[in-house]
Amino acid sequence: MRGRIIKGIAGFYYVYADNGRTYECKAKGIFRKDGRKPLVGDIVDIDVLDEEEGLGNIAVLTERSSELIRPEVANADQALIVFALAHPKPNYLLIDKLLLQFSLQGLPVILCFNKDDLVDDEDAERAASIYRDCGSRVFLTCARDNKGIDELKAELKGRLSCVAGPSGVGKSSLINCLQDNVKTQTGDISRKAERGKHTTRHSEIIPISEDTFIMDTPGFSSFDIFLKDAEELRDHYNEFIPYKDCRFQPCSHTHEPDCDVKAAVNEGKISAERYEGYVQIYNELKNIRRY
Ligand SMILES: Nc1nc2c(ncn2[C@@H]2O[C@H](COP(=O)(O)OP(=O)(O)OP(=O)(O)O)[C@@H](O)[C@H]2O)c(=O)[nH]1
Ligand SMILES: [Mg+2]
Ligand SMILES: [Zn+2]
Repeated sequence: MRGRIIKGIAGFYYVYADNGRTYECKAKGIFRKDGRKPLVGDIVDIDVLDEEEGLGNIAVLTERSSELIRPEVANADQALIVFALAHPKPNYLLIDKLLLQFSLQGLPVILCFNKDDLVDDEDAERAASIYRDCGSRVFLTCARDNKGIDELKAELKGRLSCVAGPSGVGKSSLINCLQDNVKTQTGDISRKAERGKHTTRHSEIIPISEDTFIMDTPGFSSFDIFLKDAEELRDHYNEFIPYKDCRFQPCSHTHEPDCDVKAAVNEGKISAERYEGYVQIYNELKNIRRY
């Protein structure tokens, strides 16, 4: 039977199988055979050892379409970055770094600002407008009142999305909303898992429907960027693409005169917050001690 590893704990892998059941599996022999360790997200074939108890063994690990390092997950199709509009306030620099990290890993991103009940419409729109040209779709949601959930759900359909964002922004609460009223294959309404009441400690994939999965992850407040060369940073800013006529070539768009990007910022064509974040990350990368 085929399925997907949704959770791994202490040598056990929990496989959500095509029949809608989850089996607790060992991976005996797989590593010796393939030289690979199973990863959350992997599509596997299992031998059911005990149907009643839901026990099995992973027999085959299929090829991965992608493999993320942070968070560690196989076959993710996209990332869902979640921040709150308030409590906690959005940290734009952290958003920029996350966008960069996923861009470096080649993963498309959806950006979500949650808790839009806590700010007025104007503030919500302002946050969204900073990212209007970043290359990712931006959603405003309220997990508390189920607002914006259907639009988000449509973006997730048929994919494995990996959630990322700080602690307390409502990642688990959103997943809880997305899951609401999902019917399992056996016909009963799946339990609402009381997600969002506790801090998430381990990454875990939650099936939203037969073909749609989302990975909940623990929140974090900082991380290191993989990018080694500051001069590559500009390639990850979708906003800069139309501006190619800087006097100096190549131009870092930071200190050079007659910079087309800086002119666009001054004319309001590029978001000032995005540009300031760019300069800050650029300087951070420049200042990393080299051995
Ligand atoms: N007002 C308001 N509160 C919300 C909303 N969404 C979530 N919360 C609350 O915010 C708190 C944190 O929510 P979680 O879903 O646990 O946040 P998380 O991002 O999963 O946090 P970690 O698991 O620690 O990373 C909870 O008290 C939620 O009830 C929202 O849209 N509006
Ligand atoms: Mg959580
Ligand atoms: Zn320039």
